[in-house]
Amino acid sequence: TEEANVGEQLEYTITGIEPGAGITGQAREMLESYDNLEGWELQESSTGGMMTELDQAIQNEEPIVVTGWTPHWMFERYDLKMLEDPELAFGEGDDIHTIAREGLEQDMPEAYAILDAFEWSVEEMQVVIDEGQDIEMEEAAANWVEENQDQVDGWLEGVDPVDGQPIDIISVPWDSERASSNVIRLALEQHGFDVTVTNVDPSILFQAVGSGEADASVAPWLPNTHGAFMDEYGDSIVDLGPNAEGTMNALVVPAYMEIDSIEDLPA
Ligand code: PBE
Repeated sequence: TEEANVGEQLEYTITGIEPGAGITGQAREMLESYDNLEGWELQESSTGGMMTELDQAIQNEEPIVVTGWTPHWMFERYDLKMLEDPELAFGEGDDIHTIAREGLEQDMPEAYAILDAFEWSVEEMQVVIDEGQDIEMEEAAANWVEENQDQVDGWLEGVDPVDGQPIDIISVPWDSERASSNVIRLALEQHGFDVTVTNVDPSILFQAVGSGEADASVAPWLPNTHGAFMDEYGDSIVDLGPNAEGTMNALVVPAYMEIDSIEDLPA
C-alpha cells in the first residue's frame, strides 16, 4: 500500500533534533507508546540539520517526518501539518515559564519584579523569530523593544532602577528562546542591569537555576517539554508562571503527505 511504501521511503526514521532537547525526550517516549512505531527510529541531529533535511525533502516532494514545534519559522516558510497525537506523547501544549533561583526575590528584588512582570505572546515572539532569520537576533529583539517600548515600560513600572547590578540569565539555543532572552536582556539593561545571557542544554539550565549558579531563565516550556527536568530540579526552583502562552510540539510533515495522525505511520 501507499502507506507501507511511505514507511520504506522514510526508512522508518523520524528526523529529530539535538539529543538534549525536551522534544527529543518526548519523541523517544513516543516511540514506546505507539504500537505502530515499533521498529521506527529517531534520528537525532541538530535543529539546523533537521531543517536542511526538511527543506530538501520539500524541494523533491518526498515524504519526511520531523520533530517540530511552534513558535518556529518553519510554518511561515513551508506548508506543513502537525500529526494528531492521540496518545498525547507531546502533551496538549505548553506555556513558556519564567523561573528563578531560590533567594532571588530577597537578594535582587528589582530583577525579580521585572522578571515576574515579563509577559508577551507567542505571536509577538514569532515576529522577533522571523526577523531574526534575516538579521541578527539581537538586532531583531532590539527592533521589537523599540517598537513596543510601552509594553516594556509596563514590565519596568514601579521598579527602582539599579546601577550596574550583574544578573545571570540562562537560556537554550533555539530561536524562540534567543528571541525572548534578548528581549528580557534589553528590558533589564534599560533598568541598569549588567546582563549575561548563557545558552546551554535544557538539563544544564535547570541544574544551574536549581543550584543557584544562574539567577533566572525565561526559557522553560512547561508542563510537558521540560517537565522531566522540572521534576528533577523543581524543588529548588521558583516558578514565576508563564511569560508566553500556547506553544506546541508535534511530529510535523509536509502538507502533501497523506497521513494525519501518528497512528497513520505504517508499522
Ligand atoms: N524546543 C524549542 C525546545 C524548547 C524550545 C521545543 C526545540 C526543546 O525541545 O527543549
